[in-house]
Amino acid sequence: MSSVATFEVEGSIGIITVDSPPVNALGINVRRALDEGFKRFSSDAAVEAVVLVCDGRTFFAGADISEFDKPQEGPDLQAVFDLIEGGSKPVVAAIHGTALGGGYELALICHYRIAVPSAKVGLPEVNLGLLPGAGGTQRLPRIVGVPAALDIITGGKPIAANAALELGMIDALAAEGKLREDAIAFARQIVAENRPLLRVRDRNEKLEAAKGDPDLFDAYLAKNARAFKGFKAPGNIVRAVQAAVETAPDFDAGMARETELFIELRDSAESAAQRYYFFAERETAKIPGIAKDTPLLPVKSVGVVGAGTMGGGIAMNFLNIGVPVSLVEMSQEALDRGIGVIRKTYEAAAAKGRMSPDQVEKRLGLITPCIGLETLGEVDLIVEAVFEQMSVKQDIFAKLGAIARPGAILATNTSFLDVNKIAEASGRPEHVVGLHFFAPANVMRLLEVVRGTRTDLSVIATAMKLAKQIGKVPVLSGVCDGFIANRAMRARGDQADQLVLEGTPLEAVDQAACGYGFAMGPFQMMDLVGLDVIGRDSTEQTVMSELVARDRLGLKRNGGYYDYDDKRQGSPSPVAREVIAGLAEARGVPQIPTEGSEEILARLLYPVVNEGARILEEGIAVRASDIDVALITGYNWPVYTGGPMFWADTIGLPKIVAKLKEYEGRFGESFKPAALLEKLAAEGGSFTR
Ligand code: TC6
Repeated sequence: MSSVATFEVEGSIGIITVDSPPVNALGINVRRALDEGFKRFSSDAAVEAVVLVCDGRTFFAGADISEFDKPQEGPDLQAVFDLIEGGSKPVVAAIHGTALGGGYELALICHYRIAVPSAKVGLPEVNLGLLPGAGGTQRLPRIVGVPAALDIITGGKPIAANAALELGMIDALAAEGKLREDAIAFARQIVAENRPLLRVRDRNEKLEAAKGDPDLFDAYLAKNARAFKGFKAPGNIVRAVQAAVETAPDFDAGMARETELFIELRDSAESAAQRYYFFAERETAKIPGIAKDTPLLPVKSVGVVGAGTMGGGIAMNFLNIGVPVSLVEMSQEALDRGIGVIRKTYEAAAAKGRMSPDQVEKRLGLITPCIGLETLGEVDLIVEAVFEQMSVKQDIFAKLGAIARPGAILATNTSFLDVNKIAEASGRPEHVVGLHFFAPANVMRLLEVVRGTRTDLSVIATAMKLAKQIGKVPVLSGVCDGFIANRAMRARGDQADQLVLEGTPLEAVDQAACGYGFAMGPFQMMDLVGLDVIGRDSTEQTVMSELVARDRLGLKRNGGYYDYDDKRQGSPSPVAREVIAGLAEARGVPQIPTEGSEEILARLLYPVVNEGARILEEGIAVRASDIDVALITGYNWPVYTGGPMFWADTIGLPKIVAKLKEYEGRFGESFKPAALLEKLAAEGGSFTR
């Protein structure tokens, strides 16, 4: 008898129930259980049909991702699938939770599929740099047609049961909470009606339209070139679906091509990085000292101080999950403006069909507009998002300390100020935490949870959980200037500035960054955000401050590092060049341009790795993978590199140390390798493995 499954017979229906927490991934124990169950029922004459159902929170969530890097123990997935699909008795997949990847492919192997309305199905392998290599690229187009299959598999998004029913991805809906009973009744009906064994592999009619349109696949790749840039998986997915069409009706020939394309991806550096990232994102919640039983504080209402761009964005996160927000400003005018921006954002989402007009009003109805802090006496969490100046923040926290109810969490959205000093001003530092949102705060996934020296564990635990509830990826950071993401990326910004002062064209710097996989280079990004906004807190004379002095604020006004035409296309700017040359001369910077994108990338990104190592050795980040998660979610660092720390391990730490030492000799102390980096390199160690 299997330890992860039970086998029962009710009348003429055999029921296999799998229970392998947390998500019923198709690891070795589950494959063995399926093998045992299906063999048993195939030789049991009393059983006329089989229902496959899962206990716990979900139907099979896919292959066990942690097994990809280990030798596979038999029976492999294919053998189990062959057993089910080739059997002589109809099998009904009964789906709840999420049938994803190999889990949905298993459902496609079954002869029928029934799901509760809350279930979702999909093929998200693209997010792991893979393709659905257990027949997904061959079977899905046979059910939904080629165009829909391409969108579903390259998009990787789960599809809700109702939509899945319409698409044909499932055959019937069960009543919520009655999946097992309804699936058994469904199986009985199939037997009673003597329905045929429907094998998806035999259905070729939906492939016909694409057979007559051989250019469809190249056109699809061309249309999505921008979204697919840098990723290997979408291309292989498209080619695998193409093979389904070209080889039909010879299903096995299509499968053989799918397997080749899958193996190519599985063995690629991109997929290794994306699989690493999958687990890294889930690791961030694991914090030493915080356990499942760490008490959590209630957060049923929120106050946001400051209704500017940041405050408004922060407020929306809570409104989106139905938590009422008291939005505080100093004047009615500022308040009206802030709420107006929130309304506009929601209305734009409604216009795109992302929410209903009803939902817009419902969310706006959760806002209580307030003038002054005095109204915040009852709320559970207060997030301050005002001007980035210590004295202003300390003043607010002193007042909040007096006004907030005992036990309320007081959070600051500061992006570089000392959270401990802000906390002390409140008189209750154990309840103060940093919640560092990234702009736009309603969109960006990163939330740095900044732990002061006296912050209570229950406050941290609550902040981490809350972050997930509002759809963020929380990363815990200690207190330092810039916390994790901004501090690490500042190293790149400093090098970008220095490179151009040395005579490297700024376009070359941006091109190197884009070639690596960033959506835009450092100078393009600064132009987009606005030089006045980025340079606001700097007192130094820099290229940026010079450009601002000439009223060049970036894309929004007169160009910045680049000139822009009326289609917002950038081109090299003679003014920027003159400013750079002038400053280089004034500072006496020798003109030695760096040539070649590999060398430019080393200059730009090895210092980020070095700063990451310092962040780790100072204990600011709990683990190296947290730094990767912060930069991927906060700065769109290309996920298929795994983030700077994983990437550094891929390159080899001794090579990075050697390069940094060379730079130290040429440019000075700031390149000195961090002690941790040197130690790991010398020991043959790594940050992430
Ligand atoms: C595939 O199927 C390829 C097939 C071709 C083969 C030839 N494997 O996300 P959560 C763990 S590729 C191993 O926090 P949720 C996860 O690490 C796969 N472990 O929960 C975490 O562990 P921890 C295609 C897995 O409720 C725990 O489960 N499938 C897997 O927020 C809970 O996870 C996918 O890509 C797995 N497949 O979300 C689906 N899945 O507690 C991947 C999860 O030790 N999974 N774990 O930290 C998901 O999208 C989500 O986990 C979820 C549940 C929606 C199923």
